[in-house]
Amino acid sequence: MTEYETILTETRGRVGWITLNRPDALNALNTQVCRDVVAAASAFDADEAIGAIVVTGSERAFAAGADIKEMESKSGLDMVMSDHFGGWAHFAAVRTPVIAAVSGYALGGGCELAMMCDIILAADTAKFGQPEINLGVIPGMGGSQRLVRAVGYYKAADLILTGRMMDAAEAERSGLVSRVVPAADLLAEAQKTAETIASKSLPSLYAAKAVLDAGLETSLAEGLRLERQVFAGLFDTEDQKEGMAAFREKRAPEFEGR
Ligand code: CO8
Repeated sequence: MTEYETILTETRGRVGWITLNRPDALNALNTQVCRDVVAAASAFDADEAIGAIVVTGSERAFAAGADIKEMESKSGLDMVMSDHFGGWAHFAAVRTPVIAAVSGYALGGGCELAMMCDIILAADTAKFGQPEINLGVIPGMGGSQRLVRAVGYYKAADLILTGRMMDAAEAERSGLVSRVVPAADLLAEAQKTAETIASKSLPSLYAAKAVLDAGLETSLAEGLRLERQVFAGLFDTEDQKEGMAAFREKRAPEFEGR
């Protein structure tokens, strides 16, 4: 397995794990973290033996945001020319379902990284926020767009304009978090959820994620048309025949990813 500078990676069964590993900076996201996470996620995504990816941090912090010390002295032109953070789009584009397992701080870019994932599992210690306004800037990795879609305008505006944090219970109530679990159970619950996902047919997982994502950016009529097309396309897979035969024969399906 490739060695990375700022993350740890591991495979557990059909699940690929990415653990952010900059403990001295509360996993602040610098350009190297972006490079490492994108490379690791792309490698897992290209591997048919992997059916789900988990991204996590430490107990204290999922990630406390973009690396302020790295950004501080940059000019607007530097940001544009280096496409600072543009690389994260590659992470958001992986086809494999991704679970964010969040404990502690998920602030700024950390909250935005969690929102690039498909499922957000939160420890009861998790704290979410977009505090960029306290630094004289605004969210820059999707917070002003994905947070509104997740929690609605008024909750998103409350968080982005005040810079306050919300705890796991409020995040779950608001629809940002899929589920809250006791902190001690977070990683086991993430693995269990990822295993459940990874046991499904890979083509149908890719299809479900693609259609879910597309629905966030299109009209209902267009989204329904796409869903019907993709649904029909899955009837050309062996896994659809296997899944439906297994139902009829009252047994568990054995998907081959074909
Ligand atoms: N960047 C760099 N270093 C950080 C960051 C960060 N975001 N967060 C924490 N650290 C460092 C601290 O500087 C400290 O280092 P040192 O020991 O060398 O001083 C270490 O991590 C531990 O942090 P604290 O001592 O501050 O720990 P506390 O428990 O007292 O506080 C907090 C924890 C509340 C999380 C606090 O660290 C904090 O407020 N962090 C900053 C949170 C923040 O503002 N995040 C938003 C950053 S901006 C952003 O994410 C924009 C994203 C989009 C950019 C796109 C550009 C195109």
